[in-house]
Amino acid sequence: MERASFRTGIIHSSTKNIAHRAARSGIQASAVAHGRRINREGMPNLFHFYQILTFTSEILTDDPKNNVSEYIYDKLDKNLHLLSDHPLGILKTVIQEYFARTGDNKPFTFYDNLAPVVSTYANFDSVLVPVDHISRSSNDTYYVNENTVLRCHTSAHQLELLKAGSRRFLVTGDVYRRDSIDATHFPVFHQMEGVCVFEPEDWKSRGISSLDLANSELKSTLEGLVRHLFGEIEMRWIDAYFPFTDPSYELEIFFNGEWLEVLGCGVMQSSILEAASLGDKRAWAFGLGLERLAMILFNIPDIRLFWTNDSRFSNQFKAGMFRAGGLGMRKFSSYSKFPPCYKDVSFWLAKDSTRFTENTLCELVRDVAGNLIEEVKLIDEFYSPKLDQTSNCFRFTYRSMERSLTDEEVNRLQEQVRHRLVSELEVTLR
Ligand code: FA5
Ligand code: MG
Repeated sequence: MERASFRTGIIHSSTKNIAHRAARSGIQASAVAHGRRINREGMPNLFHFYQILTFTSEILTDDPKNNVSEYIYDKLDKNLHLLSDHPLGILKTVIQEYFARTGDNKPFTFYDNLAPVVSTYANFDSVLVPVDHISRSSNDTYYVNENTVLRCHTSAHQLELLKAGSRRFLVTGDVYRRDSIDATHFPVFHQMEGVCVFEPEDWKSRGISSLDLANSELKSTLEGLVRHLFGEIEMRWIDAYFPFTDPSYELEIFFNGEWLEVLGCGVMQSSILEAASLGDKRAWAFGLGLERLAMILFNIPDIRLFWTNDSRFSNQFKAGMFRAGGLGMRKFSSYSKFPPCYKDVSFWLAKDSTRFTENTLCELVRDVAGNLIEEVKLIDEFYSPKLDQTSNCFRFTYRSMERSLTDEEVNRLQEQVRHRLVSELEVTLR
């Protein structure tokens, strides 16, 4: 289950954002420029028109709404999907090649460079996300300020590209979500958005309804993609809900003993097309998680590996290594893992404070431990009627991908976490 998924409901608590604010002002976002450095004063060199706008203001600020951590900020210039020998770059290229072939004589356009700092309008309103939808909360999304966020999905670019005249396109980019921590979830990951618009003659010439055309083209295109990538593999369609599509589906693939959700998709809501003056047309759209597909394709067991600098990882990936259907393709062979270190912490939640949430806890731990935190897991929860209070016990798994951790180092991290749990999340340690 995706916690911050677009298919789920309404904000239930007015969670306050408590992000740590150490020495953050003065860090200029314009230094980042999404893989293409922008010089501070001047204009970016050669950007497509919609890339120019963002990154001119600060990203780490004291704005009361700002909840971007330095850990996340550091990820903004990484652009793993632009590295041709990185598994994400390899997979992106393979998918683009697949779409280059399926577009009959109407080719798909590829956008890999759209900046991840977008307006709340683009991220939410332009794709009909209701004002009370859970994904808008500061518990789930990184806000730069009231009107600006780190995009939490590539759907943020649908409307602007339709308005700019694109009819078939793929957008690949980094997306950001405050989320839980485990082997398949990371607060920064990469999505590829696909959109394809059909003309009235497309469905009339086939004698079917516009909805049936979009629906069947969507499913056959994506099933074809999955077969191209994986050959014979178990997959299943799940009915889903997204504000921007109807009907909506998710596709799951069986991997490492469980069903892994790899993409969401559907027939685009007409009102989005109308907003782009395309009211007489129909379209499908999908958004897929590149990490999830790459994990299956290359047999990568942990999503954090995409961020490692260890040459034992990077040496195993090379542009052009993909083989259709995965047949005869070299998979990732895991090198030995360093030992984990477990730390439990139990605490009472404050009765009249909404500061504590699991996402905020994860964010806090990540802020302290960076890549050294592998998993945060709730292992016990109970309510004491006598105290009228709830107790949680969390287990933290610390592990480095690169080396053995020492006891002292983990104890120091855990001490900081415990301290900040009390001072920032208002819990009482047990
Ligand atoms: C979306 O983001 C929709 N915008 C997708 C979409 C586009 C639907 C167009 C319809 C039309 P969702 O929140 O389910 O949906 O995320 C899409 C995919 O991103 C998931 O299927 C999963 O593969 C991946 N994903 C989601 N959260 C994470 C995470 N924390 N870490 C890694 N991958 C994730
Ligand atoms: Mg989902």
